[in-house]
Amino acid sequence: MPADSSVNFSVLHRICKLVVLLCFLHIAVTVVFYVRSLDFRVAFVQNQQSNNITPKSQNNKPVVSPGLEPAKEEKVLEQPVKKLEKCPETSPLLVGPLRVEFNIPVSLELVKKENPNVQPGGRFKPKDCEALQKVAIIIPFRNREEHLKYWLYYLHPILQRQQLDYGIYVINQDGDETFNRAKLLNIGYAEALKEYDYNCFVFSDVDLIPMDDRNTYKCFSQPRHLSVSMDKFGFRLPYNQYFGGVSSLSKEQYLKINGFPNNYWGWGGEDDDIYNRVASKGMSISRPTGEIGKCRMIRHNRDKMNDPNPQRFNRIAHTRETMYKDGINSLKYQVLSIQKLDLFTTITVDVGKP
Ligand code: UDH
Ligand code: NGS
Repeated sequence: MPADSSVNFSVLHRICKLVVLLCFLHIAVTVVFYVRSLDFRVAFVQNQQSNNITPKSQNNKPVVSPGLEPAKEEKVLEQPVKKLEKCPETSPLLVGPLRVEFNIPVSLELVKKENPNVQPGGRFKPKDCEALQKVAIIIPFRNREEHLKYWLYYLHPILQRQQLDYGIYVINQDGDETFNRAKLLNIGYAEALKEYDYNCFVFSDVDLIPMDDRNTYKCFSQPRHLSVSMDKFGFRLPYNQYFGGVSSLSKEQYLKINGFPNNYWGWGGEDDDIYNRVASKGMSISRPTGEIGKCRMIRHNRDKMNDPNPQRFNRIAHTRETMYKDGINSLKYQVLSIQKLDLFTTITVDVGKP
């Protein structure tokens, strides 16, 4: 064999070897990539399954199994829901003395427009802090729509500035039997508690408007008389024991006196009976100053079927004996309807007759 053909053969042989080696390398690389892509696909399917079929507990919340938590949930666990701080003892939103007049036209639409944060049923609680008290405001009512408009117009803004968690309950006596203010107040207490865990109750006539928002519609360590300085009495108390108009009692204080009397039909004396109950339990009356406690009454004539009750003097002479059998523990009535309106809740009731 000539020498140059043997050289050619050797070169060809080397080239062939190189090509075969390259082929092996190519196959090896392909196999490695194929195996890795298989791993990835299995992991992807597993992950999809763990997201879609996350086991649910009885309360329908996902049960978190270690290693399978979706990224989103880890984030939620890292940032617990922020609890609101308690509102301050004195609201920073108060403005003090207010101008109150009853010759301006007022409609429920206007009141609604001016109080967009009031919730159905006349409920409100501050957004930025946790209110210190849950206050049910109870209004005894029959045929006083005009007065109620003014009450809502003035009180909703005041109560919001006072940073209260509150609800407005208008307890409407059905029919045209003799009016019974104190029984309506008892009904308001019982019905409001069915709706929310109130711990304070403000009982307000529909025609009384505070003239200073520092007169906070909340409860104190003693039963509170709020309408201490009424225009119709020359901005002073008519007598020291006077407890009519607007008052507040905590749930505990209210239960201590067995609520209010149910058997004062017609005008007068029921507020004196409540005063006697409070005094007989060793409690005193808390009051704002004459300046802060100023309020205006909407002038009106005596209502039909609310004439002075001739039995009132005899009844208030015996409060200490009667208060344990006549009160929240003996309250009987029938609810005829409950309407949750935009600015208040009306509960129409049959209170019976004398
Ligand atoms: N109330 C009604 N409808 C009635 C009677 C009383 O809604 O028919 C409510 C209302 O919330 C009122 C509260 O019960 O504010 C107190 O009743 P009241 O108005 O009889 O007591 P007030 O002291 O008036 O306001 C007494 C009669 C005043 C006659 C004055 C004549 N110039
Ligand atoms: C007293 C009444 C109270 C009444 C208060 C003020 O005499 O119920 O006057 O009345 N007590 C009795 O009659 C025993 S007012 O001037 O607001 O009509 O709240």
